[in-house]
Amino acid sequence: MNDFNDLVDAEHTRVVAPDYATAVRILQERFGSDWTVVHSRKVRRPGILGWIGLSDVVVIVRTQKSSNDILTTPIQLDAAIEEKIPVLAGDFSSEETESRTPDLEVSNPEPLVSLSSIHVSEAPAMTSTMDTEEVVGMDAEMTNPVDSLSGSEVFASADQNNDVSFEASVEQGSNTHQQPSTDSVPLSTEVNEQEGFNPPASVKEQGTVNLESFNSLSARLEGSKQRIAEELKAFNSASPFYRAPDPWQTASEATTESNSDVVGIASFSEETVAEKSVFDDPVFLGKVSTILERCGFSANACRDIKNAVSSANVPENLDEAALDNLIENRIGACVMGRIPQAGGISLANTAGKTRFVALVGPTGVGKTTTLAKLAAYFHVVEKKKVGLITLDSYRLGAIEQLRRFADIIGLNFKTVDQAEKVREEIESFSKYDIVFIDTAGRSQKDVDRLKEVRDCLSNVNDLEIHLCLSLGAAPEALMATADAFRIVGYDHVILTKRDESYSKGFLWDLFGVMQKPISYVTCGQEVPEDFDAASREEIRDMILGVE
Ligand SMILES: Nc1nc2c(ncn2[C@@H]2O[C@H](COP(=O)(O)OP(=O)(O)O)[C@@H](O)[C@H]2O)c(=O)[nH]1
Ligand SMILES: [Mg+2]
Repeated sequence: MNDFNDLVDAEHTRVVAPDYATAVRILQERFGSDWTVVHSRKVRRPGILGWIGLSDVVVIVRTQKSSNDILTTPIQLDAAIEEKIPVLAGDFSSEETESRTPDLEVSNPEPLVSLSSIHVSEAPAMTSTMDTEEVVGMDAEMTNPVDSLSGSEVFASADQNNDVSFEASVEQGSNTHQQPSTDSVPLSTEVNEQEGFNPPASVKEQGTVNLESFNSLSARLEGSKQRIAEELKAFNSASPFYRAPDPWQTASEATTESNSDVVGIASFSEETVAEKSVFDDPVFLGKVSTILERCGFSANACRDIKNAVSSANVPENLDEAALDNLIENRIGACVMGRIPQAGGISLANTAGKTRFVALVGPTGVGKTTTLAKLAAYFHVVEKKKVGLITLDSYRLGAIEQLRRFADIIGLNFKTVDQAEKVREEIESFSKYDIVFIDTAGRSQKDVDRLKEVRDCLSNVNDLEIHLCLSLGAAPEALMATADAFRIVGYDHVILTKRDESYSKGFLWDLFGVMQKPISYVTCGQEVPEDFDAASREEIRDMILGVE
């Protein structure tokens, strides 16, 4: 058995973020690709935020190589042990700032290391409710900072009372940014004094939320969220890690498609919102939440979708079926707006040139199988002259696997085992319509190997690179892979193993990380039939579980 006490050391870091994508981004910014997820789970936000359905993800990563390198798969952690791992938090503390109390000042605002390009002023205060309710065992650590944890901590927060506002710091071996709260701080006594946040009496006195207080709180949180979103945007664009969205993303967001909804997403205009907002209709919101939870959307995605679908009027006197239909249409339109371009390879405008298509990705995601499916399709259905090349001389049997397939359907097949020979082998395919290139699987964490793949493929002109991502993989691994393979420079994404996957709400976050068109979706082991050219409608239905 693993001794989980080994985790309580400087090699491990805990990230709390509203969703996996944010957690991955924070980790990438702090550690590059040098980290391994050992545990992740969803936690309900403390206090009122939890009551209204907000949650965070907690991800524990190992950040340095260790000799007792035994924790390569997710594990169950004892809560007491988990909480001893230093937390790495990012610029996501939106709602938490709502309940920040004026007297929550840091005991030591001096940052030891500053993140480049981020203005470092003073460390942000954390919310009392967060500290005392969610973080089990944190009280003791906070009252006695001398007994603080080893390891590194990074945090950044929005100061919503100022225009500027993002502060970040990295601390080593200290927990001093935490509020030295001495006991559980009940919402009723603390947040009462917070400017701009006065919970109704029922909340303060009884700790329960009636409909009126819920509505009032929801409206305040909505206003707060928008402010935080603006600050996040300003922060992101100033960050050295900021990447401008690709044209597909802005294009798809700008041209959200209309649908047959009674009030389609296309009509979600400022005027409609001003006329009447249905945001405070608990039946409507409850139905929306039920669908979003069933599809497995992250907390972040849920917030965005809820805001979008509830920002327009709903006709009165709808019967239940009509309301359900309207909600499904709105969610569908909203999800559609997030899906990148989709479509398979087209050889329509190649003007006699050979098209080279390389499949890259981690090990075992289905690159070779998908390549065989595509080669068979273009050869048999499209009647094109198809060639096959493999650069995978690494995996035992990989060459034989593809050679046998090429023999069976009669394709020209070559193996290239040295990067410098790629160019000359490629030239021998100059009379072909399309040539598929198989590559060795590479871990998203092995930057050197990823660079090898990139260098090898840089010898090929007119090349398009398709990254294979298995829908059956853990969401955090998918995000990390989509991000890490940017080194290789992929142009399209193939989603594999749909048949092995469950809820796919995580794709909302993945689309934000990968920012590339989707070319194919594969759905089984059978060659050649188990794949489809991707379509945005089918991806939407897949995400919403409409089969
Ligand atoms: N269930 C399922 N299995 C697949 C799919 N695509 C590939 N596989 C299987 O995944 C395993 C690894 O596939 P392979 O093509 O060798 O992966 P590679 O290492 O990325 O080249 C094989 O057993 C394939 O049959 C798919 O869409 N669905
Ligand atoms: Mg392979």
